[in-house]
Amino acid sequence: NGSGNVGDQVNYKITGIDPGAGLMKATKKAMKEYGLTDKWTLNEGSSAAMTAELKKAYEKKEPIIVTGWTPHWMFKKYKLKYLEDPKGSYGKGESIHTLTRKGFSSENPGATKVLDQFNWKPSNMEEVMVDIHDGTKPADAAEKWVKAHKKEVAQWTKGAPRGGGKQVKLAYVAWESEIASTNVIAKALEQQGYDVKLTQLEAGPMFASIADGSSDAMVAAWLPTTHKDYYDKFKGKFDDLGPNMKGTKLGLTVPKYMKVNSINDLKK
Ligand code: PBE
Repeated sequence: NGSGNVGDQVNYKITGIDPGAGLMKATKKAMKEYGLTDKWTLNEGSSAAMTAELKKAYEKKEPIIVTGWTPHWMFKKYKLKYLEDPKGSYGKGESIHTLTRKGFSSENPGATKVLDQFNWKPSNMEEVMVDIHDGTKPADAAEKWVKAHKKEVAQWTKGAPRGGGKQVKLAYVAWESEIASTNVIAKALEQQGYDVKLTQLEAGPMFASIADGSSDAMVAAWLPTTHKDYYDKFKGKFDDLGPNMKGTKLGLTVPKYMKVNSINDLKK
C-alpha cells in the first residue's frame, strides 16, 4: 500500500482526539522525543471523529496512524497494533481511579461504598463498548451488562444501604471507555435506589467539577501518568477511592496491514 516512507503515506498526519485528553499530551511528548517535529502534525478532534477516520481508512486498506487506547472496541472490530514505544513516551500500564468530591463520603456513605467497591476488568468494559458501538444505547448496554453480571455487581453493592432516591451526580468525558464505565456504575447505583445524573464534560472541567463540588464523583481518572496534570492541579480537593480497573494502555495505533512496527520507524 503506497510507496515511500510511512510519513509520506500518511501525509505526516497523526489522527488525534479531543485536545483535553491525556493521550494528546502524551502524543505531543512522543513526537518530540522521537523527533517527529518538522513535517508532522497531530490533528485534534474527538474520539468519535478519530474512529470514523479509522473506519474509512481501514475499509480501503489505506495507511493511517491514530492515537489509541485500551480498553477500546476498535481492537475488537479491526486488526490493529500499537507501535512499539522503546523510549517509553506513553508511560507504563496504568489504572483508572474513582474520585469523589470532598464531603461526599460523609453526606452519602452508601453511594460512596458502591463507588469504592466498583472494580472490573478491561474485558468487561470492552463488552459494553462493543455493544454500544454495535448500536445499543449506552444506558441499555449498561443495563444489559449489569443484568448479566449479577455476581460482580453484588460485590460492588455489598454492605451498601439502599439509596432511597438520594442523588448522585457523575461527571464523564465522551471517551468510549468512559461512556461505558460511567453508564455501568450509574446502573448499579440506580439498582441500589440512587437517583443518578450524568453530566458530560471536557477532561479539564470534569476534574474541576469534582474539585469545586458541582459533581459528586467520576470513574475516569487515568493514573499515574495520563491525567497527572489534572490530578496534581486539584490535589487535596477530592478523595481518591483508588483503582476501578487495572491494565490500561495508550499509544500510537495502526492497522496490522501497515508494515511499520515502531514509533522509531516513523522518522525514516
Ligand atoms: N483516553 C481515554 C483518555 C482517558 C480515557 C485514553 C482517551 C485520555 O487520554 O485522557
